[in-house]
Amino acid sequence: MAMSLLWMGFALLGILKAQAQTRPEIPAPDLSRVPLQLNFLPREFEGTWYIVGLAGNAFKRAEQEQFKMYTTTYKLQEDNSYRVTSTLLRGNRCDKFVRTFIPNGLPGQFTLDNMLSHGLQDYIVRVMSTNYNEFAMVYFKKTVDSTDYFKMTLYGRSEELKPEVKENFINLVKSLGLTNDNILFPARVEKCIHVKA
Ligand code: DBH
Ligand code: DBH
Ligand code: DBH
Repeated sequence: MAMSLLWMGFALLGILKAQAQTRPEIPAPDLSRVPLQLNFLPREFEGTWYIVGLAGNAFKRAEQEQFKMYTTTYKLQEDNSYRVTSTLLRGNRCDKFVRTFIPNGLPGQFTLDNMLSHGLQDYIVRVMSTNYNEFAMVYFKKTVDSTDYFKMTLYGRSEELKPEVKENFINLVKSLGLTNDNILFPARVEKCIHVKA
């Protein structure tokens, strides 16, 4: 009796541990396979973007309901880094989340300021494609506990994008190893979406 309780305890511990360690199954692509917007224009990229689409190896389409549309605003600073502010609806409040993207190696590529203090071993942002006035597709990779998480955002200057642009996003996402199950299109909301950064 005491023995079987002990074994049950071990089994339970095993299950809990497995859940805490759910690591993404899909590995991050080699950076050489991630497109880069040619002749990136930092000034043109500034301003507010709606998150129209989101995909990543830690995202599941089944969670779509929980994802409300939010905005991210990029503001160039004197040292050419961006101050990046996201405004998200959390419960009943608009939460602002601010960070700094520092130019990193290539035009259109950035890393996160103060990465280590965020508990990150690596962070990379790469603007894959944009026409500046309509859409942008951006790649993000973070490394935590030696595990790579990657995601891609489909940004819009407005809350709706042409079906062709969404199709292109889906194709790009799939070309980097993700599936339909990893893509979500956040629901439009009224709250917080028009708050100035
Ligand atoms: O949890 C997240 O990482 C997250 C949540 C909301 C996120 O990366 C995001 C929106 O872009
Ligand atoms: O817009 C974003 O890229 C974003 C928003 C919320 C993000 O990268 C994040 C949280 O980590
Ligand atoms: O910035 C992030 O939060 C982020 C980056 C890459 C993220 O949540 C993710 C991959 O899942």
